[in-house]
Amino acid sequence: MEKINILNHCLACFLVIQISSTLAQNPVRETNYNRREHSLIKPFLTAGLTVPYWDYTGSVMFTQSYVRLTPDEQSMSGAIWNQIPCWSRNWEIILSFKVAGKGKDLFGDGFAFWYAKDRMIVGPVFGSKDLFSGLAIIVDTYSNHNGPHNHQHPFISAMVNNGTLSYDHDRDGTHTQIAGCEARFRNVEYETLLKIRYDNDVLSVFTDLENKNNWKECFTVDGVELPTGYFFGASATTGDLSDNHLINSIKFYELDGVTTFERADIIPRATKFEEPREHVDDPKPGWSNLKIFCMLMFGMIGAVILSIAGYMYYEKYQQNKKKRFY
Ligand SMILES: *[C@@H]1O[C@H](CO)[C@@H](O)[C@H](O)[C@H]1NC(C)=O
Ligand SMILES: [Ca+2]
Repeated sequence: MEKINILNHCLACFLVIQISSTLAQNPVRETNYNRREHSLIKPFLTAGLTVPYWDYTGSVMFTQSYVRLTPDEQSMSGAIWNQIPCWSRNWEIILSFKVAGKGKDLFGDGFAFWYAKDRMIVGPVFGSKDLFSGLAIIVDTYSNHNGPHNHQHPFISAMVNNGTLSYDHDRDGTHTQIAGCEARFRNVEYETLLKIRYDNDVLSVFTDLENKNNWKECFTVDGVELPTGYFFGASATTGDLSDNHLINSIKFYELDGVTTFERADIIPRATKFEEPREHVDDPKPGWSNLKIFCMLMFGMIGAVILSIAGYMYYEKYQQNKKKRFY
């Protein structure tokens, strides 16, 4: 009896996995237009050294094979923005990117993919303006936060904003994210991909980061209301820590050929999101005073030992010198 149940259960699971992975891999609609005017593909530069449909700012550099948002240097910031507003109701973006650098344990800060009202405004949210209107898919490589709602990094998250929410770096945006997942993609030789799908108010993000040619779900949230007529963009920053943030391509697919101007006036809104949304303060720093005291003690002991050692060495040196003279 038990065995049969387990068997049935396994079969059901298997079917579900099969179905969901086929759904994830193949865009369901038959019409699936690749739109050149929202895509960024090679060759990036025309003969006249312009980039069709895209503007750029800051540390951006175009090469034959990639667009570099930032180099692996401190305090860099770069952004690219699509010139054409997106009037498609439902779409999918496949972003091929690379994050790599010299840092083994310390690197940052990350990059963001945007569907936003304002473009080409440099600011503190991974190189673009805060209090934005629209959607940000944030790929955060550095953990600024060690308090509640902590998670591993790199971390991919989504934030929907109507222009009133501020991204809080000190909390890694944890109280404004609607969903997210941990991901590993730094310093690999193969292609790493992100798929952002916005289909009838359902936002899904998938990753292909293991060179398996297979989409893995990062998250799916429904009730995400975004207007048409916003702009796609990508931006990145480095601070004290750095990384090369590169984009190999952005490919835009219109999912059903529905172009609409009716949704141009709605306010970006996410009706469902992760709890908790509250801004939670970190625990009182009583501990860290003790920590500082301990470190000072160790420092002092270390200094005393060093000076004794130095003095002894000096004495010996002097004695040796004297011996040589006599
Ligand atoms: C904007 O979003 C905030 C926070 O989600 C909300 O409190 C506010 O009512 C929204 N404003 C508008 C105009 O929708
Ligand atoms: Ca961070």
